[in-house]
Amino acid sequence: MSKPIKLCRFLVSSQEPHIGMLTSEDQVFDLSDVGIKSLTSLLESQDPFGEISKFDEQKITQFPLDQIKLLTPVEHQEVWAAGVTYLRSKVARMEESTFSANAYDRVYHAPRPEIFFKSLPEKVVGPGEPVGIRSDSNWNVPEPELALVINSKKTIVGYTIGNDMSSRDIEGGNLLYLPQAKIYHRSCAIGPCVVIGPSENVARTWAITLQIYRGNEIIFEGQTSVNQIKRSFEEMVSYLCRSQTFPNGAILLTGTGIVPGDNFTLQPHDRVKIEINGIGVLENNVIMV
Ligand code: DO4
Ligand code: MG
Repeated sequence: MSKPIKLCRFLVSSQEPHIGMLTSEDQVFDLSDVGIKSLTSLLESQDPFGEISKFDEQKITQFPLDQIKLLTPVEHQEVWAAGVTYLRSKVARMEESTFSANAYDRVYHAPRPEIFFKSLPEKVVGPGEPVGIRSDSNWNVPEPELALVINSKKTIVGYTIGNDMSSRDIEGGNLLYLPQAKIYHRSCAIGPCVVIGPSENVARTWAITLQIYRGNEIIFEGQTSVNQIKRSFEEMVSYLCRSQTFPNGAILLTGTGIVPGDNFTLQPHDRVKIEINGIGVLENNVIMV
């Protein structure tokens, strides 16, 4: 079993994204320096570990993390999301829903999972960029989620962190409003890197932590475990890929297990910090869109 590798996209001095490998010493190896021009090509490779290990680390340019800007690792992948995969999510949706509480209970137990389209790749927000709350909604929350990275062969090749920003009052008003509650400007953040190597069993040992800051104060904090996801990764991916093609691969968010209490809503200037211990931290400020 190879040691996990954390791949990222970043900007240094030019406007051209570089591909990098994060080290535990807060450095980034610049893989573009040795001819790797896209993350997608590495994720499509039969042997990404072999491709990376053939380089002599001594000869690759390195940058300290504080001298680069990390970008979202999403290049050309559509982003999709599974929902109601944790018991906590099912209960929260049933409470917020005016007419359709039953639908959440049914989908939680049904063989076919809830899967919805979340974002075009070019609309995904990266680390440090603002996420949005809708100006026509009064009840907005982040959804911290493990994201599966899938290549064009429909194989899970890595993991990243996703924030499935959601308007609970819009979804709760009528389930047919789900696309408006979920898909709007700056509603999807993904980053900071793609981790390749860990198996599902290893990923299931990871914890997901959400902290929401207002000024310097933490106004909400919650934690769950990836192992609380009711469905296997393969099960969710197999439904996503039914009668479907992903020529550039895809990202699948796996649902949220952390839902703040019913009187909590995000405000502009809040800061959302999501950590998954096998991956890293995704942090974004909130703006009204
Ligand atoms: O059913 C609505 C969305 C559920 C969701 O996004 C989640 O459980 O994470
Ligand atoms: Mg979600």
